[in-house]
Amino acid sequence: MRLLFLTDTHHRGTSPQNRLDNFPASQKEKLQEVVALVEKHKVDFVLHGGDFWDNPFPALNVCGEILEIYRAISVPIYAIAGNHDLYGHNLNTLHRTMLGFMARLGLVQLLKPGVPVYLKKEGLGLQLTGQSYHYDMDRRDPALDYCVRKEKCDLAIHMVHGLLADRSLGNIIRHTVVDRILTTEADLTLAGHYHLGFPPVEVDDRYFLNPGALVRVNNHPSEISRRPAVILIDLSGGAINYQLLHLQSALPGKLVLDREQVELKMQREERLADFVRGVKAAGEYYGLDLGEMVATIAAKETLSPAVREEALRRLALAQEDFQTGGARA
Ligand SMILES: [Mn+2]
Repeated sequence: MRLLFLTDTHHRGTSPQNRLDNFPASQKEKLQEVVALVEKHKVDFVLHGGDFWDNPFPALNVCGEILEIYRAISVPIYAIAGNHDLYGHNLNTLHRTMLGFMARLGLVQLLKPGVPVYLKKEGLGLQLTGQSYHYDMDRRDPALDYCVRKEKCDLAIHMVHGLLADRSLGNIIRHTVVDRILTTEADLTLAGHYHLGFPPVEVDDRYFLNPGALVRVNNHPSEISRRPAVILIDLSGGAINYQLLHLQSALPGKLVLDREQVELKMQREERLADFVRGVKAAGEYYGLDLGEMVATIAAKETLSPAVREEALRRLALAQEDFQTGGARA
């Protein structure tokens, strides 16, 4: 039995700010390569780790173009939902999303938490489970999302759209380190969500893999050097063999990702920090009334004129927005 795992495809009809190429065209090319890989390696099942779409309900022409390519895949596609597939990270909204719609039409098979699917080929029984994203992911006990029991099967695969990592990523990003989910009985744990992916982890014949997102939507320096890949899994004879297949159609990062935008963003952030420092240096402001705030700021002589003017300009715009219900924007 052969499976192909891909994740975080983020299909969309527009180019992210950081991309230099025609992103939708590049995405379609990658997807066509994936379709060709499914054929070439005689894959029996395709697994998608979530963030199929970049937003829960893309324009219909975008859906049409992308799904037309997926329909060339003649084997079943098992999927879980990522945060981008849902409204407000809420799994209960799935029925109003494009991914939910696709599942209804049978274009993908959505794995439900706690409901294993049993696949069989050449005497090999595989238990497949999946955990979609939800707002408690990587906040609650990780065993609830990442660990499964292996029952009535030869091998078990569990897919999760959560931030699994091979090592600690520090305190700022919510994540789960592989060490914390070693009670799982899954032979293979496949994670999405973390776009950079991580090198394969093997503990007692169990594997934890994330090939990284199929597309590079941001221009983090590691994204620029990363080569998008899918994982080909071969379970023949009951053994687990996997191989990272880098996509030939993915161009080198520096040709498609614009580093200039990062520099600009950093400059903007520095200017904002300067502004905040300026305001703080001028003293504390009390009261929630807008008129009062304007008067206080205007009267502060310790503020530099540029900072004072900018503060007043922004307050005016905010007030206008509030009064016109955002019509100005
Ligand atoms: Mn994603």
